[in-house]
Amino acid sequence: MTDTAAVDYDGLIPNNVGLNHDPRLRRALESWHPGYLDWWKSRGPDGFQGNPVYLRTAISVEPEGWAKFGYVRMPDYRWGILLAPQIADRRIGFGAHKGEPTWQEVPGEYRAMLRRLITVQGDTEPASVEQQRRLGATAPSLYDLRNLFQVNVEEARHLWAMVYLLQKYFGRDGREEAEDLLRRRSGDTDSPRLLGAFNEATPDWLAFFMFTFFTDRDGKMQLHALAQSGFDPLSRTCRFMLTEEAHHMFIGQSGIGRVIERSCAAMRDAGIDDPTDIERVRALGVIDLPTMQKRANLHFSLTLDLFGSEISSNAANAFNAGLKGRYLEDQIDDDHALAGATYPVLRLKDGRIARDEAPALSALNMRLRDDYVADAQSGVERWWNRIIERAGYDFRLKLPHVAFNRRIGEFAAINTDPDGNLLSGDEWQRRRGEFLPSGDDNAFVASLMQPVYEPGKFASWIAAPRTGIDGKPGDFEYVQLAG
Ligand code: BYC
Repeated sequence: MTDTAAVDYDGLIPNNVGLNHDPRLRRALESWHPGYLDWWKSRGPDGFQGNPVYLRTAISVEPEGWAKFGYVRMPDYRWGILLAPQIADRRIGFGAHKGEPTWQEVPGEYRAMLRRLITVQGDTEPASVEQQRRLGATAPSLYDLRNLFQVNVEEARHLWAMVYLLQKYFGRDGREEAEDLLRRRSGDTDSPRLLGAFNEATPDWLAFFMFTFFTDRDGKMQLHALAQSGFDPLSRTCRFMLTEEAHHMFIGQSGIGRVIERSCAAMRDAGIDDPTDIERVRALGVIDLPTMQKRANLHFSLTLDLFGSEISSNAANAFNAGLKGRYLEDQIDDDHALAGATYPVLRLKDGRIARDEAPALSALNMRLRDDYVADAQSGVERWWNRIIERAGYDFRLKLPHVAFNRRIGEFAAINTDPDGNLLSGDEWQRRRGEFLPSGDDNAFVASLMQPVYEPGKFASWIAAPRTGIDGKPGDFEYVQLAG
């Protein structure tokens, strides 16, 4: 632990970065703050801004007791700037500068690259809040409503984390980037968010749970890769963000798990043996497993695009520079330089999908994506398929092939089915509704989205969670609607 581990809670902006001793930075952040609050009120959760919500707030960066729970009105949430404790004598772990002391200031030669990485990361955080802003109106329970808002305030805190780096280390350009982070809008045609998946709609709660399962998991992988950074402030920021991120993925995996559990229980009660008998299942007011599969196909493929192209000189440069490492770089047993090393990459060759050995440096996006797919796969088995199996149904959810429904990289130019079989453009158009949610599927899910705001009650299509947040009982009033 260093002296910066103590969090100063007295000022406008809680922090453990010594804001009190840095008047220039404090002024910059304080002048960004009103625009931020305007953004939160106009682009953050629609409604509920005046209601006390039982939220977790980060108050320390020590692994034990880093958060406290209590009722907060969202605009009063203490969005703070918190860095994980500095590690004494930390060295750059990979690339051309391996073994050198980590940078405490921005290395001039890598300024533009670093600013870009931080800006892209920062852009995703408010984007997700914007995407989810209308979900409060149809929450399946107060428990879920609170979880949505928890995710929202923490993603917004992650925006603060990136804005801190931009304002502290990048002077005027950093201030301009920080303004632009509040200016761009998810889904806006003139000023969209930077990455594709963050301009998609999150129209209902099934989409929210899929997003937190699949897309927040990209967040986990990217934050891990940035946590390896030789730019120490970025590493420390990302390490602390990862502490919060785990709960977001829990909300996704347990949320989908609860939907599956409810569907299976309803099918059992009704004596339905065939889970693909969609009409009968839907008549029970629960979501059928084939629709869950199509939603998983959609969110998984959108998220794969967030890893960039399989072969990327940007990724190679960021690694060489020591700015962005591999997932768990410090636990990999190799030279951490990768000169001359190769990595297997799926590519499009003569119109077929084939494995190719590519220079490992150019294939770093692919490697991170592979780690992501393995992580997501184990979540699907452990959290979802086990529930279906226990219920005795012969149906398994599975991740589609990585070439399916892609807009970035090798496979953007082709169409495949979820098993990776090539399809002509006509066939894709004809069969699209078999693989991806159709208008009817979405209309059915939308028809279930009726709010349930009574403490301890849940919508027809989702099971109650096993345990409450912070050990609270089942009928706890996670959001006080009376104000
Ligand atoms: N959409 O060399 P390429 C999270 C651009 S999620 C649009 O293939 P590169 C969260 C790319 O910018 C994690 N454009 O890829 C989750 C480049 O443009 P420029 C967010 C795209 O650069 C849930 C060009 O195409 N963090 O935290 O190696 C809730 C060629 O790029 C896309 C990060 O992503 C796309 N999908 O890798 C809340 C980490 N993909 O520069 C939060 C920081 C690529 O030529 N970002 N392009 O104009 C990065 O590491 C990299 O920028 C990327 C792309 C992995 C995104």
